[in-house]
Amino acid sequence: MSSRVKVVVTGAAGQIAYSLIPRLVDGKTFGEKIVDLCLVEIPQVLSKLEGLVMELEDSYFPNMGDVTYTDNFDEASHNADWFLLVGSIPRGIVYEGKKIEERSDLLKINGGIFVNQGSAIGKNGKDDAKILVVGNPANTNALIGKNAAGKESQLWMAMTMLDSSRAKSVISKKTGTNIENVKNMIIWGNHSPTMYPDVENVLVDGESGKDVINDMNWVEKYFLPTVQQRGKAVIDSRGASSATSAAKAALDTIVACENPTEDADSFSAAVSSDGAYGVPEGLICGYPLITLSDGSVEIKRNVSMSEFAKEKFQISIDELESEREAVKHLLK
Ligand code: NAX
Repeated sequence: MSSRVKVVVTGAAGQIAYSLIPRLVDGKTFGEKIVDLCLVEIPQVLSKLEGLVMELEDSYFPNMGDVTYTDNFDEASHNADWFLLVGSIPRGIVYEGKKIEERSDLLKINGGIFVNQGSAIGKNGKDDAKILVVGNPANTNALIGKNAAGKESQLWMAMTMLDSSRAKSVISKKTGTNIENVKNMIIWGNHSPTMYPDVENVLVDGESGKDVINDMNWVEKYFLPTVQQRGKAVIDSRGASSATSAAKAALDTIVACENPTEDADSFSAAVSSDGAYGVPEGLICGYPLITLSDGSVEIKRNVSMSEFAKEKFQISIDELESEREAVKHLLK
């Protein structure tokens, strides 16, 4: 395995990136590897990256390799191992005089960006590159990007790790268990309020979470809406979307992909469906994933789902299908 890794980060002058970028080179996320960074922004804010690079240089990171920045994604994408596609217009901000709150508006504005970035990744990225889409609507942006890239050997993911960490936190508080001992927390479906966080397969101290919690009324009335609406709750309070927690979730996704998954555990991200669990092929859908010892990432199979779970999951699948329909003109 190479001792260097090249990571491209878009939206590099944004708030998530400010928490994320230093931790890519701190010797933890990629272990001993030297990390080359290529930071990408739109031309209007490119000059801010000069200051960020100064700060990185001033921070004493022995594992930091070459750091470059550009507004040219095509140029940035050459031979990259990882792409963290954070750049997009977030919910809650005013864009061209309108407050952006609806997913349909986000789809329209952000979809176009991912056609160009996807085709550059397919053309210039490493054959085994991993791509994590953070920018919303993450699943459908990843669908557009993957389609434009057209390279099956590259792994496209949309981030649902933050939803999984939020769900673990709620369960940890409810059961009085350290969050580290809450495992196999699956987020099925879309990174949106329709997602289905699965309490039936979660493990709490190695026991069935459903049995430990033993309160389906709490699951339906408190757990599901709290996790599903957490992003909005943060926006309502901060006046800005989740940043430091989103950055941590992106780092956790990288670590989960770079290291074999422990037995009985899984991690959450949305990947292209091959028909698993009855999801129409090609949708970028939240699944339980495992990393094997050869470094490949797979959907975990044979996870049981109750009728209750299937019903909730279907709502999210339907939403993903309608998003695909809305962007079909961007798909080849
Ligand atoms: P910011 O507005 O702080 O930063 C976004 C940055 O992206 C800006 O600096 C902007 O100039 C840049 N950008 C826009 N278009 C670009 C392009 N074509 N190429 C390169 N850079 C571009 O937003 P931030 O809070 O950092 O959030 C970024 C994205 O993450 C948003 O779409 C947000 O909705 C999404 N989130 C996703 C989460 C997830 O779990 N998947 C959770 C957190 C967050 O809501």
